[in-house]
Amino acid sequence: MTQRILIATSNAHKTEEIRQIMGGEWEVVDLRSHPALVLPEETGDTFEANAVIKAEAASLAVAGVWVLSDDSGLEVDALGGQPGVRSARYSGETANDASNREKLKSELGKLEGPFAGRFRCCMAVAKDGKVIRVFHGSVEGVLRVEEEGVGGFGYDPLFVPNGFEQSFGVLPPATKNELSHRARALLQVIEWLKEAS
Ligand code: ITT
Repeated sequence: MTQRILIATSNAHKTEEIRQIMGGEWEVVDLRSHPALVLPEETGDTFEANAVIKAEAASLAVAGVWVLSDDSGLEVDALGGQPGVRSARYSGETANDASNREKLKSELGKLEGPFAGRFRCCMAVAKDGKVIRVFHGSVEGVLRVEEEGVGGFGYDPLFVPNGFEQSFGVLPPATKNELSHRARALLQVIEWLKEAS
C-alpha cells in the first residue's frame, strides 16, 4: 500500500529529488499541500538543529503522517566551512540561488584554488510533534569559480563531485540522485522506514 510522507520543505527542487529517490512506494507531498502551515525561523547553528525545528513544527501541525525534513548546505574549506548552515541566505535576507552563487564566486575569486568542499544534508523523521530519528549524508567535491550548466538548483552549477569532471549543473539528475548528500541521507531514511512503518 502506498503511504504518504510530508516533506517539511518549501523548496520544490528538494521535493522532486526526494520523490525521484523514494520511487513509487511513497506518495511524496510537501508544504505546498499545506499552505496555511508556516514553519518557524531556522535559528539553529547546525544542520541537525534546523532539521529538527522543521520536522517538529510540521509534524505537530499535520497529525498522523510521517514527516521528513531536509536541512542542507555547502561547506567550502577555504572559507572556513561557509556558507554552511547559512547557505540559503548567504548573500543576505533577500537571497536567491543566483545571488548566492554570485557571492560564492566573488569570495572564491579573492583566493587561490583548488577549492575542496562538500554538500551536507541532515534529515529528521518525525510524527505527531516528535522527532524520532535523524540521518546525515554528505558528498565531497571541488568548487568551480565559473558556473557550468543550468541543471539542479542552488550551488549545483559550481560543484563538481569527486570522481567526475562535470558539475551537478551538467550531470544528469539520475547521477546526482545516486550520490548526493540528500540521496545518502535518504537511503538510510528509506531503510529505516521499511522497519518502522
Ligand atoms: P526549506 O528550508 O524550506 O527546506 P531551503 O532551500 O531554505 O528550503 P535550507 O534551509 O536547507 O533549505 O537551505 C539549503 C540551501 O543549501 C539551498 O537553498 C541551496 O542553496 C543549498 N543546497 C542544499 N542542497 C543543495 C543541492 O542539492 N544542490 C545545490 N545547492 C544545495
